[in-house]
Amino acid sequence: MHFGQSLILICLVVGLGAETEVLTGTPLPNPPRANISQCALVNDNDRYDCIPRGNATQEICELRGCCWSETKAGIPPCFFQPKFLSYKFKNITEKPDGLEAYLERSYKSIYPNDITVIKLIATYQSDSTLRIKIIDPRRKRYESIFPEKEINTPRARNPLYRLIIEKDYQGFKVVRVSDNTNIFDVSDLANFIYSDQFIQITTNLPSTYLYGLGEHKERFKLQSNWTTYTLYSRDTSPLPNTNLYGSHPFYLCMENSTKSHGLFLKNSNAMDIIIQPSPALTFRTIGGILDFFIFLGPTPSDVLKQYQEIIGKPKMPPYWSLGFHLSKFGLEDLETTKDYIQRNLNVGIPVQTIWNDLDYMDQANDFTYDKKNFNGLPEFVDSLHEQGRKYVVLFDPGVSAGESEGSYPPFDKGNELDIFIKNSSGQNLIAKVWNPVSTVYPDFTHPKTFEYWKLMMKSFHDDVAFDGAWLDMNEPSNMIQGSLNGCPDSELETPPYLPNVLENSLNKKTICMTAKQYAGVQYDLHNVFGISETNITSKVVSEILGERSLVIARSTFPGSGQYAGHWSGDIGSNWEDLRYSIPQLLDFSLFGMPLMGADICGFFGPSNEPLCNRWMQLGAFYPFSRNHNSKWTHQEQDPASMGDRVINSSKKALEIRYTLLPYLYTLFWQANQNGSTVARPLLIEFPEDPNTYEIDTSFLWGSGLLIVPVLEENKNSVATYLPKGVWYNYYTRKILRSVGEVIDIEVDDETIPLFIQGGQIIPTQDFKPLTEDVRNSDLTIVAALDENGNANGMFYWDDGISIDVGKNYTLLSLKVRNGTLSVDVINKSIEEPPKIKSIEILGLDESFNQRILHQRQYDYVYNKERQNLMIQNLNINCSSSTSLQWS
Ligand code: MIG
Repeated sequence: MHFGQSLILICLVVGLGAETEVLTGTPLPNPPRANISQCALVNDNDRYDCIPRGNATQEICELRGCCWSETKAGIPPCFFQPKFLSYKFKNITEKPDGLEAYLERSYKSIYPNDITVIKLIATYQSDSTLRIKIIDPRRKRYESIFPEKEINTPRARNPLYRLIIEKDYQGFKVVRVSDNTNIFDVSDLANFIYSDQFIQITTNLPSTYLYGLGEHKERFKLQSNWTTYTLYSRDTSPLPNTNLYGSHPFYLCMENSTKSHGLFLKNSNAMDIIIQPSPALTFRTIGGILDFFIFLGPTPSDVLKQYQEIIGKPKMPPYWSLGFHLSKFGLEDLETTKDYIQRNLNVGIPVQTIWNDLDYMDQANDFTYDKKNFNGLPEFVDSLHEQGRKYVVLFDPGVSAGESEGSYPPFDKGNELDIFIKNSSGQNLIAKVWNPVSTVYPDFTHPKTFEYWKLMMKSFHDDVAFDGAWLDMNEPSNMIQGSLNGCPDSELETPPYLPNVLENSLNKKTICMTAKQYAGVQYDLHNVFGISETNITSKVVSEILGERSLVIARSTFPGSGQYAGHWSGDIGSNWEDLRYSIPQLLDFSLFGMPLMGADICGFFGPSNEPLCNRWMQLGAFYPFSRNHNSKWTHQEQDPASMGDRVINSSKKALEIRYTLLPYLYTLFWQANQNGSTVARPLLIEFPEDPNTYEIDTSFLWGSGLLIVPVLEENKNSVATYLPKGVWYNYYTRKILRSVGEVIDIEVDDETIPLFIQGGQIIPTQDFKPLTEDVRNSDLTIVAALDENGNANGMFYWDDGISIDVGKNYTLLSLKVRNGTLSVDVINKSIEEPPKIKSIEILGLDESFNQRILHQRQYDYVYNKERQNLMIQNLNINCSSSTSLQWS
C-alpha cells in the first residue's frame, strides 16, 4: 500500500530541478463541490471539521467543497471529504539524515493568505527522535524563540521509526518499525491548511490514552470527546475547559501495545488542540510554523527523556527549597509576618522558608519595600538567615510607570536603556497591573534586559537579602484590555480564526497583540513572555547569590523547567481543587518541571479544618511544598491557626518528608541529569499495566514511595490500586503482596497512607526542623526487598547550593543481593558525606540465619511479625565502598 524509503529514491529523480517550478504559484481556484458518495464513507467520529468555530450552514459548507450532514450535537455537520485535495507532495529529496519535500496547494482554503507552496523538512534527529518541520520556503516566518536549548546535530543509525509518503502524494505518516503502529498519521491531508494566520494539521492516533497538553484543569488522562484544549497563557483562576497560565504543546500517548510515544509542537502562538473519538488530534495554531518533534520511546520514561533532550532538563533546586514553605497574601506588615511564622514555629511546624507577597512592596512597586509597614525588613531577613531559614519574595514583571521622574530607578533606567515593550507606534506600551497609576513591561527578549534586570535585582538584594524569586503575573497579566489606549485595529488583535480562548479575546487581561518586542510581536511572543522572564531571573538571581536560585514561575512554556518550578496558581480552597492538584502536578512532571505544588489548603475562598487537614498531608508530598493563602479570604489556613488535628497531621507528614529529603533530593538530581520524573504518575513506573493509565488520585516519588492521599471529606478509608508486586506499608512496615488489585486502606485523620515499593532502597536521614541539619545528619538506609530478596537505590549528596552541579558531590550506589548490602562510591565529594548509622531491611523472612549478626556483634533487632531487621549503632563512613552482610 504505502511506499517506503526505496521508492523515495525514485522521487529524488523526479524532484530534481523542480524547485523553481513549484515556487511560482498562480492564484488558487475554489474547490469543486464535494462528492456525495465519498462523503457517505465518513464515520461520524472520523469527521474533520470544515467550519471550525464558525457558523456552519449547508450553503457555506458546500461552497467550501465540504460534505454536509447534521448529526449528534458536538459532531461537526460540515466536514471534509476523504482525500479532499489540499496540499500534494510535489518533489521529495532524500538527504543523508532526513528528507525534504515540497507541497503545493490545489484549492483555496477558507482563510486569507494561503501559503501555496510549503516545504517539509524531516530530520532523523536520533534513533528515537524525528523532527518534522514545515515552513514557508519563500518567506521567513516567526519560529518560537523557546526552548532555546541547542539541538544536537542529527545522528540516527537504526531509527525506530520510518517516514512514509503516501503513494497518492496526499499524505504522510510516521510508523514504529517494530510493530507498524502509526505514530504520526497524516495519511490524509484533507483538512491540512497552511495560511498566514491559520495552520491546521490532523493526526490519527493509535489510542485515546493521551496526557499532557497543558496547562489545564483536567484529569491526568485527557478527554477525546471532541474536546478542545486551548493553549494561550492567561491569568485566571483555574477553571475546566479554559486556557490557563502556561502553554505546553506536548503530549504523551500510551499505545495499545503498552509502548508509548510523545509529540512536541514547537510553536508559541495561540492554538487549539482538538481530540476527537476516532481517535485523532488536530493542531490549529494561528501563527509561526509547524515544527514537530516525535519521540518513539518506547517506554514513557524514555519519551520524557527524549523530550527533555530537546527542551532542556530541569534545574537542580537548592536543597533548602525542598523544605516546607509558608506564605500568605495579606501579611500586611512585618509584625504580622513575624507572628505568622512564629505561631507555626511555636507548635513545631518545620517552616524552612518564609514568603512575602505584594504586601512587602511600597505601592506594589517592584524592587522597593514598604519602609513604614515593613520597617526593619532587612534586619528581619538577616535574622532568618542566622536561624538557618530562607526568605522568598514576589516580583511582578511590570514596573511602575507613574512615578515622578528621578524617584523610581526601575522605570528611569529601563527607559534610558529603552527596553520596555512598545506599542504598535513605537512608544512604551502603558498598561496597568498592581502599581498605583500604570505599568510598563520589560522586554525580556531585548539583549540589554539581562543587565537591567540584574541591576534592579541586585540593588534590591543589597537591601533585602532574598533567597528566591516568585514570579507572578507573567502571562503577562494586565488589568485593562490591551493598553491604556486600547489596541489598534489589526488582524493580529482579531485574527481570522480565534482559538477558544477565555472571554473570546486575545488581548483581554493582557497587552495588545500588536505590541512590539525585540524578538517580534506579542501575537507570536505572548506564550513565551513568562519563560523569557524566568530564564533571565533564574540566571540573575544565581549570579547575585553566587548560589543556586529558587525561582517559581506562574506562566510556563517548554523549557521553563531549566530555570524554575511552578505552582498551580489561584485554585479554590475546596475538595475538588485538592483532587485536581494531583493531575496538575503530574502534568508538570511530563513537562520537565518537577518542582511543582499547589497552594496547600487552597488559595481562593475560605479553607476549612477537614480540608486543610487532608491538604497539609498531601502537600507534604508535593515536590514544592508551600501553604499559601489569599488575602481576601478572612480565614487563616496556616497549620497553627487550624487547631490540633491539622497541626498534628502537618507535623507527622512533614517530619516524614524531612527524613526522606535525601531521597527526594536524589530524585531531583536524577531528573537534572537524565530527565526522569520526581512526582511520578503510576503509568510511568508501570507502563506494562494498563490499569495504571487512568490513575491520578495517587502518585509516586521516584520508584520507591507510593502516596495515597485521602481526597474526600469524612473518609477514614481510601481505595487504591496497587500494581503487581511487593509493597510495604510505610508505617507498619507490613508486607503486602499484590497481584495488581485495588485495596482498601483504613486510615485515621492524622495520617496519609504511604507504601514503599519492594526492590527499592530509600536513603533517609534524621528529622530536624531545618533542612541543612537534615542534610548533615546520619543516614538510615531502608532496603525494601522484592520477592527475590533484592533491592537497589542511590544516594546523591552535595552542599545543596553550588551552581555547578556535578562538580563536588558524593554519589553512592546501594544494592542488596544475597543478604548483603553493598555501598559503592561512584563519586566522592571533598567534604565527608554523612555516615550510615542504621540499616533497615524490610521483608526479611524469619528463616534468615542470624549467626553472622551475632558473630559480628551487630546491634540489631529483628521483628518476626513485621519481618523487618534493624541494624543500628553503625558508624559506616561513606567515603569508600563497603558492604554489610546479615545472612
Ligand atoms: O491577582 O500577588 O497567583 O499567588 O498571592 C492576584 C497576589 C495576584 C496572584 C498569585 C497569587 C498571589 C497574588 N497574585
